[in-house]
Formats: sequence, structure tokens, C-alpha cells
Amino acid sequence: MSLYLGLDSSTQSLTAIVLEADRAATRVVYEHAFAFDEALPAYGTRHGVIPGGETGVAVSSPLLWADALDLMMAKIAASGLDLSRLAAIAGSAQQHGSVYLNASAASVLGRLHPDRVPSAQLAGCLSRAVSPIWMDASTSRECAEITDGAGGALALAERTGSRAFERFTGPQIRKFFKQQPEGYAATDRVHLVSSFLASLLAGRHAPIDPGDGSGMNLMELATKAWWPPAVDATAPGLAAKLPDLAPSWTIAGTLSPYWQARHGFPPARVVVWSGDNPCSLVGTGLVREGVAAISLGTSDTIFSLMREPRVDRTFTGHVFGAPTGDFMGLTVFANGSIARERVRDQFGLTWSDFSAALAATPPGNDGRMMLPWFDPEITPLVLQPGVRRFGLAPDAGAAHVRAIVEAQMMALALHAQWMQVEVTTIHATGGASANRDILRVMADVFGAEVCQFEVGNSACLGAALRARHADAIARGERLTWDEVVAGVVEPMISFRLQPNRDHHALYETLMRVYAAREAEALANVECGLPNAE
Ligand code: XUL
Repeated sequence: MSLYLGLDSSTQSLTAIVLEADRAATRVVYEHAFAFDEALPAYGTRHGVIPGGETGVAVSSPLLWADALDLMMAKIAASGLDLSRLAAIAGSAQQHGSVYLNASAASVLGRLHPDRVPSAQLAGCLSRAVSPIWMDASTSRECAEITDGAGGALALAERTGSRAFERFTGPQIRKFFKQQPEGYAATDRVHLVSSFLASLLAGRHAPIDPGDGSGMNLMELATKAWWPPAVDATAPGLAAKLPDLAPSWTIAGTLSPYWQARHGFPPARVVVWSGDNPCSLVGTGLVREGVAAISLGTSDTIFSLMREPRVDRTFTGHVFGAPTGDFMGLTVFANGSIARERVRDQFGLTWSDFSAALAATPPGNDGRMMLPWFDPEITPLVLQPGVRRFGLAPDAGAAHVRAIVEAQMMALALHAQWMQVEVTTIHATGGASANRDILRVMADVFGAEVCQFEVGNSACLGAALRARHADAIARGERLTWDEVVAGVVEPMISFRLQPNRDHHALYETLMRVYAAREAEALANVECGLPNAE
């Protein structure tokens, strides 16, 4: 039986899942994860971000991601798995983050010395020492400039799937070009986190897939090619610096001699990597329309497969390419796990106290409410953070816990309406989906059945399944997406929760109150959202 490795380089951690599969069955035979802050403390990150930048700026280190990959490969090599059976590797990465490489990278990637860690050899290939990541909210000016240059917000949204967003790669590239023109001129290739790590595995520049390419404000959804008006509006000479775009099942190469000599891996196929949300689509089994998934991670996201791209005319959501070759609707909330952690820490709670607080407070929280904008928010756009509290006494810890979870769930429900998906079932994933008290609020707010998975990291599982799918195609085997996920994702649904109809009716009323409070708060903050007309 062949083995397939999926990797997920997220904001805070790196995860690996190995699947063993043949025509009859697929099962998880290995899973391991570590947090960047703890595994590689020399990089000084906090929650995967380099601290101390200006407000709104969020950067991390591409060398950290490279060394983390090396640590993980060492760990897998020492696991006792029969690596000679490893057929293919695919990956998932936090979306939007960009890595800037100079012209030396092309040769250095192919000639890494097996005795040395990647960072020591790649440092000289960087034309920018840090990578801006998806939490960055500092490019409003560049968003406006690109929007103007590409024919307006609607044109950009219709062509690329999203209006200009601060964290998207195009605005970040433009800011780099404006602020560090010499660094930009020295840049030969702008990679995403996903294509950078795939390049490191394959020992040569790897392409970008449409799933992650659509998080750049640079790719035309319909053609899955770079869209010249957006590329030209972003930075001069950018077209020559962008990697190729290629379908998600493309083989980028084989595992380079570095990994073979350093850790004893075989020359397995390296499949093009994708973003964590597109990979999660596969890892939660959403290969058909009609089911939505919610990922509760560093960011909270809600997404669903779309056969045809239906653009969000409210401009809050995105249409991305899906690894299946279809499309996906996605809405992203920056105040996910870190916001939940803020409330937990504010009241000195453990996660089990947090659950107990949810269980001890009534649905609807007796009208007490919160707008949970601890950090700049993506949906709705809030550039100046600030939490709004309604009826919440400062010392009422349990009520604050319920208020943040209810606020997050109501915001998810309200801002996913543009996808026009009738949500009757939700596949819940991400770290916080292990908490059934949070899932109970989710089920009641949406009035939908919620399924919980045994494998919490659906992005990583999705990457491993993508490795399986791409390897089958490369061998000339016919394997449909239904067959790829059948028998893997389904048996991993370990728990199903039905909504309580009375509580759902209560939340329908509260959601109108929440929407009104959100609108009122937005009227008083600098949000900079372009007009849909
Ligand atoms: C997606 C987004 C986040 C990151 C998190 O648009 O910004 O979900 O992908 O890793």
C-alpha cells in the first residue's frame, strides 16, 4: 500500500498526516504537529508572528517555515514508517503570505547541502528578510491604488473573486515595491508560503495553484491565469516575477536530493501546494455543493464549494479556486482563536473552565452581547480594533465567554448569506472544533446539524488526500473526488449534533440585534469599505 504525506504550515504550527491507501481503503497512519514558537524559539515569534512591528503590520520568517519543514521531515523519518512506500507529498499553507527570492534561489534550491539546515543556505536567497502574512492590515492605501488601476472594486471582485483586501498578496507586493524599491528590484520570484515550501521540497521553483492564487488579487478566476490589469496596477515588472499557475493536481517535481540524502526519503512526487482553506474544503469532504464547513482556527472561516463563481456584491467574502477544479465561497474572520484566548486569559480560565462557562450560561446570554474586535477585523472590515460590550459587567467572566462565542457564530452566519448556500449541515474543523460546547452554540445559531471530525486538522488531511488524488492522476488511474474522500472523511465524523429549534428561534431574533449593533458600530469607525455601486 502506498503512503501519502500531507503537510500544513499554518500561522502558528506545522502538522503532518500520513495516509496509507489503496483502491479498497484509506487510513491515517501517522499524525504529528508542533508549534513554531516552541519548536524554533530562536526566531522569537509569538503565535507564529514576529512581534514588535507597527500597528496593523504582521510579518513572519520564511526561514522559520523552512527549518520547521526540516524538523518535521526528520521527525517523520524517525517514526518507523516504511518511507520506501511514500508515493507523493502535498501541502497546505496559511494563505496570502509572500516570500521574496532573488535570482540565486533557482540554483540554490536544487543544490542544498544535506549536512546543513535549510535556513543557513536560503538566507542569501531572500530579497526580503520577512514575509508579510494574512494578519497584516497595513495596506489600505495600496488597496485603493490597485482598485483604481484595475477599473474599480466591482471589476476586481468579478475578475479575481475579491475586491482588494489588505492581507491579499497583491497589495502587500505593492507596499514592498513602494517602500523598498531596491528589494523589489532584486526580487526574481514572489512566492506564496505554499509555493515556497513546495519549491523547497522539489528543489526548484514550484507553481501556484488556483486555490492559493485567488488569494492574491492578481489571478483571473475564469481563466485561472494572471490578470494583466491587476498585475500592472500592482507593481512594475511583476508579471516576470510571478510563478506559473497550474492545476492543484500538478506534479511540481520529485523530492529533491537534499531530502533524500538528509533524511532518507525516496524520490516521491511533490504535488503543488495550496492554501489552508482550499485544502480544508477537501479535508472536510466538501466536494459537492450544499454543505458548509466552519474552521475554528487562528482565523475563523466559513466556506462551501461552488460549481460556478458567485461573486459577493457586499464585498466581504471571496471566491477562490477549489482544489477540485471548481470554486469555493469563503468568508474570513480575523478574531478567531486568539480572541477566544484573550477572553479565556482575561478571566484566568482554562479551556475546560471556558466550556463550563458556556454550559452554565443560557443561550442568548440574557441579551448580553459583544462585538469581538480585539484585533483589526476582516469581516466586517474594522481597521481600528476595539471590543464593544453590551450589558456585560466587567467581572462576569462566564457571560463574556458566552458573548464572544455567540458573537463569532452570529457573525459567521450573517456574513455567509452571500454564498446563497442553504446550510443544513456544517462540517466543523480547526482546533476549537474539539469543544462541543462551542459546537452547540454553532448548531443553534445556524439551525443546522453540526458534524465533528476525528482528525481536527482538515487542511492537513486535505493536503494528504490531494497527494493521493494527484498521484493517481499521474499514474493514469481514474479516481474521482467522491472516491478520494469516501471512506476517509465520513468514518472520521465522530459526532453529530442537532440544533435546538427554540434556541435557534431566539438566535434569529438576536442576529437582527447583532446586525444592527454591528452596522451602528461600523458607522462610527473608519472602515474604508468601497461602495458596491
Ligand atoms: C484566508 C485567510 C486565513 C488564512 C489562515 O483568506 O486569510 O484563513 O488562510 O491561515
